[in-house]
Amino acid sequence: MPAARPEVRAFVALGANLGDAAGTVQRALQTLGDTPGLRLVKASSLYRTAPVDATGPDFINAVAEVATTLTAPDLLDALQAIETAEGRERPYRNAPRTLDLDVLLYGDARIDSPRLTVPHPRMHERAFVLVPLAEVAPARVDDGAALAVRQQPIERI
Ligand code: PH2
Ligand code: MG
Ligand code: MG
Repeated sequence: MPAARPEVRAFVALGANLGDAAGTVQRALQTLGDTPGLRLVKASSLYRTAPVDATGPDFINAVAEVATTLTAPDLLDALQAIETAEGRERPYRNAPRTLDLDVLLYGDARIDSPRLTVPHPRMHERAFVLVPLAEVAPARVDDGAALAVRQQPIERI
C-alpha cells in the first residue's frame, strides 16, 4: 500500500458576483468540506466587496482554511470542478462569475507552474483576500500589506 500523504494546510479564496452570490459561497464552503481528501478547518465570515480590476455587481468573498492530502495540482482540479458545477463560465479575464475558487497558500510551498502560482500573486494587494484571511489565520497576513489595502471598501455580512 502506498504511504498516506501528510495533510497540508491550505487557504482558498472564494468569490462570486453573479446570481445568489452569498448562497453560492455558503454552498461552496460545504462542498469543500465534502470533497474527498479535503477537510474544512475554518471558514471566515462572508464579506461584501467592491470589484477590484473587474466590472459587474459587488462581490461576496470569503476565505477557507482546509487540511488536505491532495497535491496542489489535484487541489486546483477539485476547486475547478466545484466552479464548473456552479456554472462558471470564462468569457474574458475577470468577467463576473458565479464562483471563483483560488488557492492562496499551500502550506509554505512556493509554486510557479503554468497552471498555478502559489502564494497567489495578487493576494497581498487585495482587502477582499487579506481581511477574511486575517480572520482565519492572522499570522499568515503581513501587517504592511494589511495597512496598504485599508482604503478598499469591504463590509462583513
Ligand atoms: N476577483 C477577481 C478580480 N476582482 N474583486 C472583488 N471584490 N472580489 C473578487 O473576488 C475579485 C475581484 C479575480 O478573480
Ligand atoms: Mg480570483
Ligand atoms: Mg480563479
